[in-house]
Amino acid sequence: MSIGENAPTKNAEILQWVEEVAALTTPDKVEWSDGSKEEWSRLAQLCVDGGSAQWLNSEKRPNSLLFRSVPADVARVEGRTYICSEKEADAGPTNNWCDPVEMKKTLTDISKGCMKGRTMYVIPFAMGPMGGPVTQYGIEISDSPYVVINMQIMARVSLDVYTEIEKKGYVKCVHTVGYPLADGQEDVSWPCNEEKYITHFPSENMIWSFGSGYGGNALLGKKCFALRIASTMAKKEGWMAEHMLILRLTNPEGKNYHVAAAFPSACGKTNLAMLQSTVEGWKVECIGDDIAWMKQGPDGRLYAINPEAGFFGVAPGTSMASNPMALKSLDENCIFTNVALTDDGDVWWEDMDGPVPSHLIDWKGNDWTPESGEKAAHPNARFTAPAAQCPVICPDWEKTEGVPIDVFIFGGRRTSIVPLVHEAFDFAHGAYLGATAASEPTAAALDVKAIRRDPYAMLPFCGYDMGDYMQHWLDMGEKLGDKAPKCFYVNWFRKTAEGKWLWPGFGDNSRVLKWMCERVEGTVGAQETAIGMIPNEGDIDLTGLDVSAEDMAELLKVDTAEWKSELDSVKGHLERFGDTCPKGMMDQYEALKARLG
Ligand code: GTP
Ligand code: SPV
Ligand code: MN
Repeated sequence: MSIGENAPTKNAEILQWVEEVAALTTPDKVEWSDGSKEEWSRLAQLCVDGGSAQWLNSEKRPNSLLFRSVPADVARVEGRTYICSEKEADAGPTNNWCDPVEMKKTLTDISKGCMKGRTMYVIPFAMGPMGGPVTQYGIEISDSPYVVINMQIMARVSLDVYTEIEKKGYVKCVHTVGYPLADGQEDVSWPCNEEKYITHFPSENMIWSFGSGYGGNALLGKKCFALRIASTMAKKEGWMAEHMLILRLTNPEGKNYHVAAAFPSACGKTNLAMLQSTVEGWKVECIGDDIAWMKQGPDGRLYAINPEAGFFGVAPGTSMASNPMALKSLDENCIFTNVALTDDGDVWWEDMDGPVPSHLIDWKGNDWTPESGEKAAHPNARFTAPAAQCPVICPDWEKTEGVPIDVFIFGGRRTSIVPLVHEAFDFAHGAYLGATAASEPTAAALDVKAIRRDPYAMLPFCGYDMGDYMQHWLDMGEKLGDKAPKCFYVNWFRKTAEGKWLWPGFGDNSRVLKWMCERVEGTVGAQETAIGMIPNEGDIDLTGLDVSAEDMAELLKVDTAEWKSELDSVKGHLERFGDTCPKGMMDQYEALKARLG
């Protein structure tokens, strides 16, 4: 194959790498993606003509597509995700590890001819605004047109990337669905392989993904690059790559605050990122909904960019009532995966507004009625939407130097024990709250069945030893000193004994954000408890909200006995990291234990 002929770059190293991948995987054709609108439309139509997608009703949802995956490929596969560092210890006890030489051999063996009958696309992309100081570049090779059109929304795909690569280098990403076609063999609508490997080679800045077409397994700029590979770079270079949304809050006087929040997958980042404030005069604008890259600026503060260009959001539960700004981002130019289809050619999912339709085609392609007794949309069904379409996207969301962070929030889903909000005593204590964060299972990680400790919401996304990661947080705190963000821990998910939410959540979470900003200003008090600072009664603005005083007391309750009952599990969690568990974290644990008495 003569790959160089119509290549948009003369970079010999890139050409050689593309040549090597093609020689191994033997696609019928190589196409150099240019990120143009024309290309998006052409590949979208190719997916439709090939039977893997359908256009939605163009009057209701212009230029938007529906894809259905197969039941065996509906979410990230943590059990098949590997960090292939040179030394096993560098991956730490929470990552799957494999020797890089061995993994490359395995992947080389199963990848022989794996793109036969398909087109291999070469996708140049930027993570972050083009040319920015924090921005990085990648090239994803993929045999999936679905991946190309998703990458065009989620990252900045452009031929200009080849110029930037000459200055800044790039991350090599190889992706295949692992479903070659014999001569004359007809394709299936969602090609994938029973065997899956999502592998990372941090010492070479390389990612190799085999066998899945879904989300973070296949859109390699997202979790693989922007978190697993980037976290390793960030540790070396003294910055942070976090699983965090970024938002701007503006108070009635016009003062801005920037918040970055880490919640595990499907625990409310997209919702918080674009919430509609229910507090008079306070405004929220979205900068990012999933990933933050943060570096110390010349003034000593921590500045954050959103490296992505789109939202890959959980569809079920998204409604005008819960997240109107997300819903309005979906009006056109979107890709929907595993949602249900209405009889008039639009999308539907559980907990959408209005009456439940009497008939749908469900995410498996079957007829569905309310009597079916099954979910019409898969719980991890997703939309891919351009961030620029969000009505509350911050005018500074593409500012190349980022925005200064005032507040860090950690959290997760806990039906009991953890109060609505508590504030860390200082940054090191905040780093401990992040290190010991925990959550109940969600559909974003189907192989997780029980409450798990998910440090910084990074457990599935950390590219190195999580103990070293905790130390990195403590180190960043030292470096930032009194310019470090103030840290908080929230839990929107506390329930009554009868199983009803105690807190209305969603837009009303702005009330908690307001309290945090007032804590930053020092204009509101707090009471000290064993676990941190809690709002005084009446300090959270509840104007116009119907939450009883008893419920509020329950939401802010810190039950010492309950917290004591968790100490052993926290200790076990920290001890799991052995030598790399920072002494600073054990000190925090001992201090908490002493405070609990
Ligand atoms: P990933 O994209 O997987 O990283 O998820 P995410 O963290 O962005 O989660 P998302 O905002 O999509 O929320 C996931 C689920 O949590 C949805 O079903 C939401 O309806 C629900 N949720 C979000 N915020 C709240 C809240 O404040 N209260 C309650 N009760 N549910 C919420
Ligand atoms: C998550 O699971 O945190 C996601 C979805 O944001 S995915 O991109 O598939 O990782
Ligand atoms: Mn996420």
